[in-house]
This record gives sequence, C-alpha cells and structure tokens, in this order.
Amino acid sequence: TEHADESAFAPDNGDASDEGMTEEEAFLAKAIENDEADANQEQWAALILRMRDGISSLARILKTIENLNGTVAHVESRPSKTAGVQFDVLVRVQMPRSNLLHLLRSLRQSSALDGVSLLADASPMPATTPSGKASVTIKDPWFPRHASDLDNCNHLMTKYEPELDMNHPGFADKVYRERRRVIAAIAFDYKYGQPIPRIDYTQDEIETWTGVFRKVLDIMPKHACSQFRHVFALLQKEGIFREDQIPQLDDMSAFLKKHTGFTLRPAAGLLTARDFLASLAFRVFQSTQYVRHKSTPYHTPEPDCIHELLGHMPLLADPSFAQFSQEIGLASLGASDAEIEKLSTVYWFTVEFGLCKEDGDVKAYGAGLLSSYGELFHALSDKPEHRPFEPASTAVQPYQDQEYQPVYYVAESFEDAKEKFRRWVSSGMSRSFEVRYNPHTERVEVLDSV
Ligand code: HBI
Ligand code: FE
Repeated sequence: TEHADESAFAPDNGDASDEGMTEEEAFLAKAIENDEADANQEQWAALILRMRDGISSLARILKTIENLNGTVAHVESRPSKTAGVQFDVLVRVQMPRSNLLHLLRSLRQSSALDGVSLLADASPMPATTPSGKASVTIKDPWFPRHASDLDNCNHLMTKYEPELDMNHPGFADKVYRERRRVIAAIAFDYKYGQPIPRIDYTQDEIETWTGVFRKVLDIMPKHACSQFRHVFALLQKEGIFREDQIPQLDDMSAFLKKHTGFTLRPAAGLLTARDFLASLAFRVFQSTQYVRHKSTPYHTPEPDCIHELLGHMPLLADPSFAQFSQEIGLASLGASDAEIEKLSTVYWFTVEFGLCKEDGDVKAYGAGLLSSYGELFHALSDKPEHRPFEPASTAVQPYQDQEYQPVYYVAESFEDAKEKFRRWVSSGMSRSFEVRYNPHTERVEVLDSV
C-alpha cells in the first residue's frame, strides 16, 4: 500500500542559499576521486528539488534517476516559501555514488529548478516530523494540537497526480493540468480561518457534475441509508445541491458547521493518510476542489470534489456519523505508521465502502459506493462477501483501490460502529496518552495515562 508518512523536509525558512557545491556534494566528489572502487557503492541520499513552475518536470527527473540505476524510495512535495519557486520536492533515492554525483551536476543545470540541496547519507527513513522539527522518538510525536496546525497537514501522495501518472486521464491534457495547478494553488495558499475561495466552474466541469448528480439521484432512493437521504434532501432544499451547479466548498462548510460542527478546508489532492486522518480529529474534512477529467465522468483514480461533495458531505452532517469520523481522527494522532495503516483500512471499509443494516435490508453509506454507480451494484449483489463490521479484523483486511472490493463490512448502526471502534482503540493502541477534543478552543488536549 501507499503510506510513507514521516517527512524528512527540513524547516522551510524560505532562504535557498545554494551557491555552487554544497559541503556534502564536495565530500561526495572527493570520496569518489580518492577511491575509485568506492564509486559504485550504493549511497542513500535525500534531495530537495526547488521546482520553478509546477512539478511537471519531476516526471523527467525521476526517469533520469531510474536511468542512473537509482531507486526512488520516497517522494513528497510542498509549496515553497521562496519567491519564484513553486514547489519543494523531497526525493529519497538509493544509487551508486558516482551516478549520484552525475545526477546532482545535471540537476544543477536544469532550468526547471531553482536549486537542489543534497542531504547526504540520509538513512532510509529517519524519524522526523511533518513540520520538520528535530528527530523525535515515538513517545514524543508531533501532531496538530489546534485546528490552525492543520495548515501544516497538507502533504500530498504523488500516486495519482495527473502530471506524474501516465495513466491519469488528464496526463496528456495541457489545459486540464493547468486548471489543476490553479486550483491546487488555492489549497496550498489556504490558511486556517479564511473563507474558502470560490471557483468559477466551467461548462465542461458542470456537465460532469450533472451526470454524476443524476446517477446518485437515481440510485439513492433504493440503496442509500436513511441518514444520507435525509441530508441530501435538505441540501436540495437549501439550493446547495442542484444539478446545474457545483456546490462551493464554502457554502457546504457553512451547512455542515450548522449541523455537526464539521468544516471544510481545500486540499490539493490525495493527502497522506496521516494528514488526512488528523484533520478529522478537529471535525475538519480536507476536500479537493477540482473536477475529474471529462473523459472519465464516472470514474476517477483520485478523490475529486464531485466524490467529496456527493459521497462524503451528506453524512458529515449526521451527528452520529460525524462523531464516528472524529473518533478515527482522534485515534490517529500520535499513532505509529503501522497503526495509521490500520486506521486507514478501517476508514476505507467504513467511510468509503461501508454498508449498514436498515429494517432488515442492507444499505450503502460509504462515499465510494454512493458516488460510484458500478461498485454500488457490485457491493449489494451476491458476488462479494458481506461480513459484520468488527474493527480488529476489518483493520487488517487487504483492500483494492483499482478494482471492486471482494469483501464489504456491514455495520449494525453508526452508534454501534462507533462503540466497537472505541473499544478497539482503547484496547489496542500503542500510544501512552489519551486525547480529548475541546470544541470551545478547537484544541486537542493530551491526557497522560498511567
Ligand atoms: N486525501 N484529499 C483527500 N481525500 C481523501 O478522501 C483522502 C485523502 N487521503 C487519504 C484518504 N482519503 C484515505 O484513503 C485514508 O488513507 C485515510
Ligand atoms: Fe473519499
């Protein structure tokens, strides 16, 4: 699966003072000169690439690394604070020393880059925090303590970026990629407390929305759980859900706030599980704002705002479901990587693909089912297996993100799922403290246990 959450980005103080060879690079060059035999030795290194415009040239750089017999272990991007640089991209590689030196020299000549830093001798995965604070032990992990700390929780998984994934439906579409870049910039610039900028959606984008909206209207009466249908009707009544208009995140956020205190933040794409789950602890949902490529209106390899709005938002306005979501978020704060993986899996089989009982029938409540026609009918057919939701076993069930699931979990109710989840968390997590959310201060309080 996909998680490599710990970031090795150093604090970004905005100064890119990179004149000529760095100390590490000089050291590397000398080591190779002095000892020819050493040139083929495999070396771990972390590079920080300062991309001038967009991350599209990253694909080419990664290809170069591959050609130089390098192995890319980790890629991470974040918006840069340096003027004239759009993104800082951290790339952790393992490659022969001489090739590494060669790579550095050619990167330094690249017009796409404003500079490269080499963090030599980076071990495969050093313990640092998303905020780049000094190395920490598992007992003292960094995690957001206040809703405003989520400004630092916007690390993207690069798995499905249209600029990097050749199979992405938007890969070859320049106009689409530019649109994505503009909308992603809004998310990267966003700070806690600001209104979410409105997007003037194009006719093409609205058409894609209309198509999916109609399908949801079509399947909902028979297959969606009652809570989903209830909120959906409210959203229609308030004019937020209409077939001829894509809802603005800011309006949706205000609606959710009234019902459950949930609010939205704009997200640039698929976030790391750790960042995404952490926001749920604050009743914040990080939602994408772009629309899938028009060539694949009923399928998207990554979340888009149609999926978030139609699939996720209705239930975030349901008190019981909102609380269940927040519990998953709270459990993720300070969790180990292995625990984050388990929590993601629980999230996957509940919030994304969950089924529940209702008056003797099985209904869908998962966003991935309610916003995707095909999988919904598969899930409710007799092909896949239905099992009762049980966090301990659900958490270790392998899942599919390319094809339909072979197994779905059926909850008795949101209340029951929440109770079971709570019990599982209190019996099985490794952390030595408990957390409690204070809604008045929007702060997570840490309670030492034992
Ligand atoms: N990022 N923007 C965004 N939207 C999601 O729905 C999302 C995410 N990152 C991870 C994720 N969902 C889940 O698959 C779990 O890994 C938590
Ligand atoms: Fe989703």
